[in-house]
Amino acid sequence: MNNQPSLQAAYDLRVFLDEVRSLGELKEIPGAHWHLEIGALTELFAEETRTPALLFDDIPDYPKGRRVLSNVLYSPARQALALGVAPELRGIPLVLEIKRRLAEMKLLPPTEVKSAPVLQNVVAGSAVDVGKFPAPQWHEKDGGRYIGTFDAVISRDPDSGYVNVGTYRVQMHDANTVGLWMIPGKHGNLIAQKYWSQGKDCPFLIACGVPPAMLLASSLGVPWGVSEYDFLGGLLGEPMAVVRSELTGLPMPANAEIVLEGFAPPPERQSHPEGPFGEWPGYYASGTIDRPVVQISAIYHRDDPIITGDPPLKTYLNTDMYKYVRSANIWSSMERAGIPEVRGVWFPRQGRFVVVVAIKQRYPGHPRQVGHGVLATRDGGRDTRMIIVVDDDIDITNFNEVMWAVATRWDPKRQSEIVQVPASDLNPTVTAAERESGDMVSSCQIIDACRPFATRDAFPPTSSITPEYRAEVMQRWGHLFGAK
Ligand SMILES: Cc1cc2nc3c(=O)[nH]c(=O)nc-3n(C[C@H](O)[C@H](O)[C@H](O)COP(=O)(O)O)c2cc1C
Ligand SMILES: [Mn+2]
Repeated sequence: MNNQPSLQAAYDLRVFLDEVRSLGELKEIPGAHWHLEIGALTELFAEETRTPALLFDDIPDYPKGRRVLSNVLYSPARQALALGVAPELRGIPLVLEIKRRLAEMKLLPPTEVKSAPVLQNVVAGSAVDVGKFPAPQWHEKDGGRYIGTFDAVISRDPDSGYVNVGTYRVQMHDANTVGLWMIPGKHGNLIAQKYWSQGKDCPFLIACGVPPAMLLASSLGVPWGVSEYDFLGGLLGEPMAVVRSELTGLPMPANAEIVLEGFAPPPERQSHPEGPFGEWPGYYASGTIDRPVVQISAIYHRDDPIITGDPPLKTYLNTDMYKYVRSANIWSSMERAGIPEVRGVWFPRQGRFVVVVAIKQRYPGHPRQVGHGVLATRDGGRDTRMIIVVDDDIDITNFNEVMWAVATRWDPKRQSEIVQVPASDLNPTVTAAERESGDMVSSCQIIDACRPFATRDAFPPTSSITPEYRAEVMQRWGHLFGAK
């Protein structure tokens, strides 16, 4: 199949790390402390233009080999490896490839295996101690150590039997108790509520060291009722291998690094203060609250296991990795809604809050309609602060180009619209009163930075070289510019 390299790296963190090392994108760091140092180095390296993956070993208080991996997917090549896509694909061609796969894919359930790397070590009963793993305290004001940030929390809907996988943060409370924060409405939360409403404990597997492809699938927002396992198998074209736990019957990734298994009692029976935690837009927004816990009964782990971590940072540092799939989803949604001539959808590095769309204008009001079209999608509709619509001569993957269009084609008074959008708990502009009353909205500006449709022919032409002449000159003079 086209653009389909080996999936071993996508499904096994060890193979992935070998490939990342050979690409020169792995930094191995001995000796950094789990208390703040690993978190600080993660942030400092995320500020670099080329951010390597960081593999921390020789962590104080822990035997060599018990490692933490951060900045896992912060490069186009590493994201491509995780998706089983050719690493040369970048920008809009990569969005298009993902859009094509999403349109063509069929769900593919995982295959069950009996022996697996994750079963190399099985710890149960009184030997269980989550403190045996070097979970970092990531940010200074965090309420404790988080073993689960880039994790995969697995549960089963008791009615339909479908298996959900979601990334939810997990705090270490004591040797066999962890805290779990699942935002209301998230599938893991809906499932747990079903057990709790009958007074039952909800079984969970918490994978804290996760194969790269699973990291993406468990945080992307697959619809309710569709298992992220089946979705991933379909997207990559090959089923994932899982082993079924004897205790809960839940399937865990065969190549997971560490899996905690346990039961979450109804919160009215047991809960524990959780947080604060430095959250994803770059703030401690939600404070310390009594939240559900999971009582850990067993731990499965590979030899020398690796915790995968992704502490939230300012959004421009680390929300980049979802933009390809989200852009593809928004683009497809607009197509389905009959909005014509979308030529590209992109999230600039600022992350989820700003969406840029390129169109070939067909009628007056087309850019405005595109703005509302983005807001009408799942991936573009919440917390969005700004939607910038530009003509298709603008390279939307280059934010300087986008800002040039805004600065020269946008009249703020005539070409703007401000609308209300749903906001999430972690949106820092939601006021305390709104939070209290549950009226969670924020506002978004639609910026129509296209040449006005009616007068577009009278708009001054650009002095920039045409794409055709650019290509011709690069044919002859490309060597002057080195590899690009
Ligand atoms: C690094 C990272 C950390 C996340 N942490 C949380 C979290 O602590 N709680 C939560 O509810 N969602 C969190 N999310 C968002 C969910 O993973 C995401 O909404 C996912 O779709 C949830 O799965 P579900 O749709 O099956 O509920 C996080 C996402 C990422 C990428
Ligand atoms: Mn789900």
